[in-house]
Amino acid sequence: IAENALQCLHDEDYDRPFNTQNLNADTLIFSGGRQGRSLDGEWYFCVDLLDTGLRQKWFAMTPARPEDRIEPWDYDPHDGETVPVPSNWQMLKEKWYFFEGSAWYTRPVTVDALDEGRRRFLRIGAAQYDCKVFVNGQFLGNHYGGSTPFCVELTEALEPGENWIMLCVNNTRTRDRVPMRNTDWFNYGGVYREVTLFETPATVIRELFLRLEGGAVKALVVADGPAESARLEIPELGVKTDIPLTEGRGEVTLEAQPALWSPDSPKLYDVTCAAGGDVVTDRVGFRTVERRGTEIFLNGKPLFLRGISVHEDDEQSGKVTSEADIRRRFEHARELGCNFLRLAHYPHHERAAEIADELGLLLWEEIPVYWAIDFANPATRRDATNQLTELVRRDRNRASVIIWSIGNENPDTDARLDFMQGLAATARAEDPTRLIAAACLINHAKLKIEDRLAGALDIIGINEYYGWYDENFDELAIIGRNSAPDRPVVISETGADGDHEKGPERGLFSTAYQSEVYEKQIATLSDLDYIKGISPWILYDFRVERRQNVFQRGWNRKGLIAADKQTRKPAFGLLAAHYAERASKEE
Ligand code: GCB
Repeated sequence: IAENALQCLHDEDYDRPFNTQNLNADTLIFSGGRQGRSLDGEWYFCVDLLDTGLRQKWFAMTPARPEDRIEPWDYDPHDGETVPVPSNWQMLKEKWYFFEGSAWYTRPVTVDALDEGRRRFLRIGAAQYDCKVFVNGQFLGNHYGGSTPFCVELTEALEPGENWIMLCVNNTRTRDRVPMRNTDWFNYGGVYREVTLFETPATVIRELFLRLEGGAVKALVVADGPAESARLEIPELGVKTDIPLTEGRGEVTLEAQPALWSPDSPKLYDVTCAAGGDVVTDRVGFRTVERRGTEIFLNGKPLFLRGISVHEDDEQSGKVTSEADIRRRFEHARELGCNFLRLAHYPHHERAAEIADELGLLLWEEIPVYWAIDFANPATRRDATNQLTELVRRDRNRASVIIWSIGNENPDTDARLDFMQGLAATARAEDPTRLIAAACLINHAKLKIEDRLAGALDIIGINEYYGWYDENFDELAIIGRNSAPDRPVVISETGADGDHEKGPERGLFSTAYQSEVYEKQIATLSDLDYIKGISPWILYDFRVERRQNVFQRGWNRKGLIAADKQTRKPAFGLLAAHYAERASKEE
């Protein structure tokens, strides 16, 4: 009772001890090729709007210690309703559809005693947005960011026999986070990517980064533990080399001449890295991507990006993405004639880039620095920088990924400039081999492509909606003529809603009007030679809370394909014809 009284007095502080953000890019482990134990499947589940669980310490009420339950408790984490992991709670029950707040996931895990010197790590593929991890009642840390993986070491926390893992996942939109409170995609909550338990020796490989840079293959290994060197092997290239580790870090330039990865020939090499008995593997392609003036070059050849934007969203499963769903997206992109996809507006499932590597598709990957962000807030900046670092470390061996995008439609203020220049510098420090972009806005006052951030970017992404939000279509041609960017521009978005079910015959929200916008956009943009790619908005209709008119009905209807992921709208064929013509001219 005394404790309850204290909780009432200090309400604003109840969660402070849990917002440590100690699970971040530095605690990630490299996961390629590890044989983990899946912890997917049924977990006990309870939504907890008022954070009663943190206040009442539900996590401390372990079944192993019933004596801890000295007062009546309001939830038994070890009994009751279960949900599958991965999932988004919105997709499981109608009463959870608009739920925003904390939810508790609990499950038992039985393990054997660890051999001397061995370690254990829990890896969560993604949880939206704040995930606090408890094991046997002990708080181990939290992670911010809804779309990147994170790891927590459980070596000390797990006991031989039965253990209880609890995750408190909170998807509340708050002012200091990334994204902030307003987005044009659905705020799915929950543990929606895979959860895995890994065992390693005393040395664990945290990072492995291979790339072609300055004409040579370079490798970086970061390991934590006693090993003094790492062994890197790429059998097909005859590479077998020992990399000395100084304070856990080693870098080498290899004598190797790989065949280059390209969309026409997506060659991948098997790579193995071992350090102190820890072994990871990967399949890596080698290629270069550069920009000079307003050109983009892939392996030294000029490149035009025939693209399409995509969200990770599904009528049935929400943000849970299956292998089949990723492959279907890529097949539809191929059918459109794309060589490129913009994975908007947050890191997609890591399988996407692996599959794109195999298929030879080029990708733009992005972090959710979206619209308004509290650019002046150091906590926001730490969060964005961490999400970017986690994304880059996760995917920087993927040849398909050619662009890191550091934001979308952020107003050109001093605070934003400083914040995003910082992000560009982080991306370049983590990975000097890819192009940096952001989806910027047109300067509508000057009718010109002009953004102070451009100097920090390799590619200026431009989102423009002439024919839709911007009614005066003629302005687009004026902007085209007024602009003389010194680097490539990619039209990262353009489009219009078309409701194929209930839309009118013509005018706004008709599929006919959507097609008209595509026709006019294509005609106008094709004349501008600094434009080196387009990725119209968007492949599929996607769910969003904020769009509720009679045609939208909870969906953004700018898809070229409807939410059923089958029904093609007429604009699909139009863009496909344009891309076919472009591709034939390039040949
Ligand atoms: C944009 C945003 C995108 C929206 C889109 C729209 O500019 O970048 O997230 O969904 O417009 O449909 O309004």
